[in-house]
Amino acid sequence: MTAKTSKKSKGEYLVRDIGLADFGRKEIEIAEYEMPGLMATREKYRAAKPLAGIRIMGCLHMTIQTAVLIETLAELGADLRWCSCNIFSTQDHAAAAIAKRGIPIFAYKGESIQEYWEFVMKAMIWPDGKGPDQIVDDGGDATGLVHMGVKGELDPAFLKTAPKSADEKAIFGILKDIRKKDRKFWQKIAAGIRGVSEETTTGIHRLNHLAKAGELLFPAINVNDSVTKSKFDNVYGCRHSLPDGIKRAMDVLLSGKQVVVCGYGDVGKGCAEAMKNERARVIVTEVDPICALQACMAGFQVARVEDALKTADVYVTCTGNCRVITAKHMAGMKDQAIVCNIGHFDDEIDVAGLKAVKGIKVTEIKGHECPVHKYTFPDGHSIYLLAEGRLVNLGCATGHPNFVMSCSFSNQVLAQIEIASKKLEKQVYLIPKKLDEEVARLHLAKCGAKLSKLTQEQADYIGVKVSGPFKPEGYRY
Ligand code: NAD
Ligand code: RBV
Repeated sequence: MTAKTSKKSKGEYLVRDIGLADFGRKEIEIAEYEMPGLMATREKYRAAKPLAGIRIMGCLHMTIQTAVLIETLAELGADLRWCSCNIFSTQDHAAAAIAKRGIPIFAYKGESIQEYWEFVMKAMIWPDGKGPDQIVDDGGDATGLVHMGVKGELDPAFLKTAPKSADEKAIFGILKDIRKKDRKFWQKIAAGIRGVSEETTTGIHRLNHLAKAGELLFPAINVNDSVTKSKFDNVYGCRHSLPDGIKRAMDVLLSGKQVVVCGYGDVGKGCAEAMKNERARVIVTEVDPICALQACMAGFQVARVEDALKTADVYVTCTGNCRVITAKHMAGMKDQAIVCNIGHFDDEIDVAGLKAVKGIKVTEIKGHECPVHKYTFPDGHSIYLLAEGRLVNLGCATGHPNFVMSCSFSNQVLAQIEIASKKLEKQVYLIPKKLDEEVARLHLAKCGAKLSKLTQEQADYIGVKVSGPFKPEGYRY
């Protein structure tokens, strides 16, 4: 542990260097100007304080943009504790600024897996031993921990199963320690949770699994599938931050290179476009014929990873799936190929399988600030793995920019207000379309856009209200 810790009067925190707080504050001020949705939400709800006294635990990349989200929730009255949702995604100056203003934050760039889960626990439990009323989650780790905790209490055999990953090993250790002291700890925590708002596609997959199995322990709001989240953040955010991550890591000219983008969903569309804009030659891989045809119509060649091995220079995974690039693929790649992932977890590229290749040699090129490792195979060829296979835009760069995160995080704030103000069932809800439209509306002025207004006659003609919603539920944008 190299981070500086403190438990001084203003609150608890665990950050790399509290001395970075002033720099963090300056960047937060720049971000506020670019985050009109969040700032308008503050104005609208500041007096009413709809989150007054509500304990909100956040498990979401501790970036400058997230700092603006945290401070918005605080202005609305919330009592917050926060950790990151990825070992490489924290911006240490953002974390320091949040710590300095007295909000408990446990995050630094380059945590170990064990520390990561310890920090999730620190953010989860208030000094009086109680848990959160509400969770802001990204990828479902906080939600998953509560569910695993309850599972371990109801079926102790669960904790005796062999952990399948380093994460599971750390989680099982924490759960076993808690079980020694309190056998109902997690059931009490779960019973106190009013709901979770989930940020990303992979977290939604996990919530839907739980809901389908009838195992969801508290209500959930799907922020990802707000149009102003997934059709903006996932597409335009990645279009900005993927090339940023690759360039900071490798300083490579993408023009003329052959780039393979695995997956052509929302993230894949942004990534492929970004690479095309760099004048790279882009190949898309897909399993879904609709997305594959969309890629063809956008002018991309659709092929399989295997077809590209001898020629491709760069690989980007964005499927939200596992083992899309295998150790066998990497063994067959061109010398000096660059391999990275922008999907949520670290198993789209089979990093575990890569490390297990007999005779493979690993050389660290750059450490936790911008992780780059060279893997040399016994036959002498090498590949570069960025951010250890974790999301390259947050591991090797600073994630999405302010404006797009303002859209995503305005949805987060609205979701938290919904959870605080309504009695929801144990289901996965979407944010009402009217609020989704409102989030977009809050961002138009910054783009110099002027909306046209429907006449009553026109509204009647297309069957909507003059004030919206303007589209039926199933409209795909
Ligand atoms: P999506 O469901 O829209 O797209 C995923 C696509 O991958 C789908 O079209 C699917 O058919 C395809 N796919 C699945 N398995 C495949 C395989 N084996 N080979 C090729 N294609 C395959 O999801 P999305 O919203 O684009 O999100 C993708 C991932 O990115 C998720 O993990 C999500 O959480 C994450 N995400 C990351 C960021 C970031 O900032 N890094 C931003 C948004 C989302
Ligand atoms: N993401 N956050 C940032 N700058 O804080 N950048 C990307 C940031 C989120 C994005 O919303 C995506 O769904 C999620 O990270 C994946 O973990």
